[in-house]
Amino acid sequence: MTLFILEFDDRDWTDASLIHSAEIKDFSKGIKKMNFNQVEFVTSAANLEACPDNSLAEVAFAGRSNAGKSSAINTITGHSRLARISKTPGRTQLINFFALGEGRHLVDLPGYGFAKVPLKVKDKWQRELEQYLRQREALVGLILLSDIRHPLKEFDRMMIDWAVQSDLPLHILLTKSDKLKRGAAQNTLLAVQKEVATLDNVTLQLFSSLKNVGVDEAKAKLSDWLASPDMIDEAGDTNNLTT
Ligand SMILES: Nc1nc2c(ncn2[C@@H]2O[C@H](COP(=O)(O)OP(=O)(O)OP(=O)(O)O)[C@@H](O)[C@H]2O)c(=O)[nH]1
Ligand SMILES: [Mg+2]
Repeated sequence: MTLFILEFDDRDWTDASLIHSAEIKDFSKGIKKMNFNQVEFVTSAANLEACPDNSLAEVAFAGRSNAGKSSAINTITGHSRLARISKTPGRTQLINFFALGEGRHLVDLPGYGFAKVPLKVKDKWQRELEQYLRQREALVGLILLSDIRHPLKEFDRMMIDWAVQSDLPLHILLTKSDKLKRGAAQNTLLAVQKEVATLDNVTLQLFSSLKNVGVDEAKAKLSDWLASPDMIDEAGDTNNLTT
């Protein structure tokens, strides 16, 4: 499948009531321990060759420009300035690696769909992104971030199709859930859930970096993908919750 960049520039956000809580599932059984706070920036790679070669397992954060990828990485790791956040879409132009212990990485990918980037630059990103997704052996899962107010646009759907075809687990964060009222957010969650229900290894949840919605759930998914076998707590000891 060919990945391509769509034109999209959407920053005209409207305010809405806040969601104060999210459905948190019971993660007490078989929890794997990962400390998300102990994280450090490793490198920014312009292409696949420049990516770290010690990676054992990594999860990439993908999504349209401005969807909240960098914010989500900061929220999950509890570091407000780890990944660069900007009101200007297209801020993340390189593949940024953050290490959670030896050989385990969170990867902040350049956003797709930012209309104001020159075509030449956009073509280059597209090629690098596609190469990374297709060839990066350490990639164990994709977090797809999609703004809850306009979820699953065409490119997002292509990412989902590609992940399913490639047998790569994919977890969708419906981001900025604080922008919708609780009921509207739940309705969107259910509607998207229905759409992906038949797909293997595709899961989803609500998420808000601003209001810390769904952070534990996202950490549990990341731990599941990234933690090494010796981190697995077979007994399901509830004291070993992800931090
Ligand atoms: N209300 C609200 N705003 C958010 C949330 N998450 C991110 N934002 C805002 O959305 C804008 C874009 O966030 P980023 O995290 O930089 O988005 P990105 O997906 O990394 O963008 P690119 O690097 O351009 O691809 C910033 O102004 C953030 O403050 C959220 O949960 N709620
Ligand atoms: Mg970013």
